[in-house]
Amino acid sequence: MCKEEVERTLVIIKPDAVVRGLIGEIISRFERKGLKIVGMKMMWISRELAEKHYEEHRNKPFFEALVNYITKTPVVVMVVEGRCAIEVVRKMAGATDPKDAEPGTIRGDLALDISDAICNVIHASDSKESAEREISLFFKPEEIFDYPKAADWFYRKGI
Ligand code: 3AN
Repeated sequence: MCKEEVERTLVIIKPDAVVRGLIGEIISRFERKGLKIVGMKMMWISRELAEKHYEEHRNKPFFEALVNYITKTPVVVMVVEGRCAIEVVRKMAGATDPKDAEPGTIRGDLALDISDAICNVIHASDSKESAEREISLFFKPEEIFDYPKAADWFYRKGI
């Protein structure tokens, strides 16, 4: 379990959220939490990239539906950074099936209906290893930025 490390995680604002006009709502939740967006772009994921991204689900019965879902419209992909970001963003996302996701979570507050694939508004990396793999699938190193946030001075140790 993460204690103090600053981590980076990959978030995808999925097609259901994009077509429902929820991009701003989702980004603002991460900003309000204190997470830092260090990479962000809109893109239309190719089948090839979708299959790589969801490699671990290749043998599941819903794999084809999952690839169709994530490639249906453009998406917004983000690298989100912060203290224990991987765990924190997973908690903010909530349970995989939006009917089970707790109120207060992104899926719990913003989703209910599903299709052949479980449509659940965002993807968030589930471990350090997947975060590294997924970030490198979607972002070139020069598309990720290092910059200070306004409140960094406040949280500095030794004040
Ligand atoms: P999570 O997104 O919560 O990490 P995973 O990694 O188990 O969930 O599944 C990846 C994606 O596959 C989910 N976000 C969802 O869109 C889809 N999915 C997962 N389980 C099912 C299922 N039983 N039937 C249809 N789609 C599913």
